[in-house]
Amino acid sequence: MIVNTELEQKGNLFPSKIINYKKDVDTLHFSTKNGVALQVTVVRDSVIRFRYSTTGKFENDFSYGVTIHASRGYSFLDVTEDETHYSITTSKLICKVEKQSLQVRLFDAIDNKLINEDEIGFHWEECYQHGGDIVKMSKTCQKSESFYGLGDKPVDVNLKGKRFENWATDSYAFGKNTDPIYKAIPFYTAIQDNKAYGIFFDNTFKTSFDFAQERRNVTSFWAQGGEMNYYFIYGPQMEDVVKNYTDLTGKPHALPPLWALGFHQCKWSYYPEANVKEVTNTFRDLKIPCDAIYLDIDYMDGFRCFTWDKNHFPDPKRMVKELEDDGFKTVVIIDPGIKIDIEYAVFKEALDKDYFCKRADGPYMKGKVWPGECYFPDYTKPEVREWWSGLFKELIEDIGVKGVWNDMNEPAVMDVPNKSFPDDVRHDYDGNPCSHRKAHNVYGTQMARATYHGLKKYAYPKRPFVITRSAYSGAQRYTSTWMGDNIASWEHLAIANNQAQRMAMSGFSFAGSDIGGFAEQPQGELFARWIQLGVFHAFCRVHSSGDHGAQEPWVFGEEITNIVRKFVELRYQLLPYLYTSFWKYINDGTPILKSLVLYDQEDIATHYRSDEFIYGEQILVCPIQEPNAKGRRMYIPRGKWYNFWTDELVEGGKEMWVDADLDSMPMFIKEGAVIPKYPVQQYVGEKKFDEITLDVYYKKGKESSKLYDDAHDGYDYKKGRFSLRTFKVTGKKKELIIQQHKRGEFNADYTKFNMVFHNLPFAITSIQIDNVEIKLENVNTAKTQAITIDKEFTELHLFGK
Ligand code: MIG
Repeated sequence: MIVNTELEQKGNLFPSKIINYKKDVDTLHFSTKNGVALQVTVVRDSVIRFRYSTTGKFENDFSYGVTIHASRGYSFLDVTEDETHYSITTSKLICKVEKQSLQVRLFDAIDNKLINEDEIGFHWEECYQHGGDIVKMSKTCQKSESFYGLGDKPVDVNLKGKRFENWATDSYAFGKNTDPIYKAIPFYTAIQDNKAYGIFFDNTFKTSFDFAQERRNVTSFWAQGGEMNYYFIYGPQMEDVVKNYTDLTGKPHALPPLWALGFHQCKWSYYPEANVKEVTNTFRDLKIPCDAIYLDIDYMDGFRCFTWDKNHFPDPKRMVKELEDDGFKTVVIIDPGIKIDIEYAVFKEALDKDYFCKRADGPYMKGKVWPGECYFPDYTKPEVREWWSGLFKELIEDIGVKGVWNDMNEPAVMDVPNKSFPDDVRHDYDGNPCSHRKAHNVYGTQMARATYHGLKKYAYPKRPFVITRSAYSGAQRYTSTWMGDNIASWEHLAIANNQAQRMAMSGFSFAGSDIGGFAEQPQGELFARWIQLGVFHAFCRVHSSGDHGAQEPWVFGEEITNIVRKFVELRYQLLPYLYTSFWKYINDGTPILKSLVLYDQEDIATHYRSDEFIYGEQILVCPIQEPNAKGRRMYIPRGKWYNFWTDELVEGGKEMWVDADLDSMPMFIKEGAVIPKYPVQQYVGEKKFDEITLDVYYKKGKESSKLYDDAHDGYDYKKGRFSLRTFKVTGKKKELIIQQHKRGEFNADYTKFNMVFHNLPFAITSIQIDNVEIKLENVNTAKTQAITIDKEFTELHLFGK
């Protein structure tokens, strides 16, 4: 008779010794005596993938995270074997696999120094309840090691000493250290001894990361199912780690339309039409630039996606057109929950075609969201995504909506304890059927992906604009994102700052928070300080729940309105700089925001800085995050920087006090930079202008800057109709030379550059353009000297005394 019905607790299990090894082009296959298999794939010289199986058999190799466009190929690969190890050598890395234990160590191939090693390495626990394993990895953490990344975590920049979980969760009014929240981005970068490496744990189950929290000398990560499957990405520069991760999981498929980089105004909810118009008209009356207006869930008929409430919006097409004539692009929300209503065409069709998610035993996945009881499309099925894309035809092609906002796609469900689908819900997972445990973290991304393809098709030849709340690694290919339901508090202003930096170092630069806070209401001072930060985020939108009063820029009195205008104008002036940064991002994966550690990892003073960041590559910004401040202390990274407001030159590598009354914020320009500026416009494309400004910041020595441009929408830029200008500045004691190099076939409307020279240490005595001397009368000799010249110059040479 069996008396013991308890489950046998096997605890942690480990690989035993290697008994078999085979090399197959770029992949090495190892198997152990106890049946564990390890595949080591050399993706690039600096990227190695590790994949473990405890049964000797691998799952179908399918990933939503890794793009088919990722670069592959290495310049060198050699495998050797000695008594204790296999050694895999590329031009960047040496990977040693221990024969007795399957443990891995990674070394820099150039100086042979250890970068990272397994502590107990790969191990697992059998999972009786669901089958399969809980897969785990433990690595040694060095004393001086620090950690960064993981997407939207609302914590200080450095993650050391903390533990996190990735499980996309609707998190209304989350707070500092709330974990998890909306996104699941299982990627981090570590820096140790001035060498940075990254780990991308491409596993969509619930994953956890422990950065020396449980044990001071151990970093570990594990998942509730699936494979131990991770990419080791070597720098040694953090920026290269981030770029390689972004290459692997994908850059945005296209540049956003330039208007999407303008200022956006949103609220839950603007309706009826008259209310929308009142808001947009006020922007124009008060001359606060704005490019987009959002319609939240109340525009729909009973929250049915792809319908309109005709009482509040009797003629959406006319309204959208009128808004557009005034420079406003309309963005509407679309949620995943489809109302159970047999009269509703979208529901009916999805039901007929069997597109909704089902529970394990067959019933539909029923959940309550805004429309009431809903079913939910299975966006992990290609056919469903295609159907979903098609639903956008009328909204985009006919009505003229320019952007779509995907919310609630964690997926969120109301009135249930886990706020989402139960674990047993089934998903197609692109032909790899699975439960919600595996599909949960990618559900939102697959929705945004289907939305993106719809917009791309129906907006053609214009570019699509999509924004999502939930995301898994790789979502950046299709969409922008915001951080969900934050709060109007000073603490949340700091969180917004850290989240935007963290998203950028996690490959997702097109991100921003609800400016001013979603829940509760900001005081004018907080709103102004938040705008000052928000104009330096790639996605810049004011949004609020509307439960706590209005949050338009003019509701806080005239002083605040003027400050908001000043900073939004600055954003519009700097659009060519931001657009150039975006172009660098989609080409090289260069993050648009750089935390100081990413900017200068060699300077260990940067490793724990959270507030300061570099916007693009040459502008240093530090928001004021406290009330009643007249300035703040901040760290200025190494090098020389000009105070943006005073032109005063400061030497970095130290902390200092910087003045910043309410109408200002600490902002510095790297010496030698050439910063392009447009004239102020009320919306992108409002004006045709004849010249743009280039602010040139003198440097003794050399610095190079870029200016990218194209038609600001459409795809001609992919066929060569772009313009890329490189400005090389060389400053000498009494000379300044600017050489311009041009590439691409696009010719902008403007014909001239207004060159403004900051802090020339000499008085100009003569000027040559392409070796021809020009008259000095044209030079404005105020403190900043300026001259307007033809944009096609090759060399501008200032001489002084
Ligand atoms: O349950 O659509 O984060 O931006 O305004 C709330 C209404 C649903 C949550 C989003 C927020 C949006 C709100 N939504």
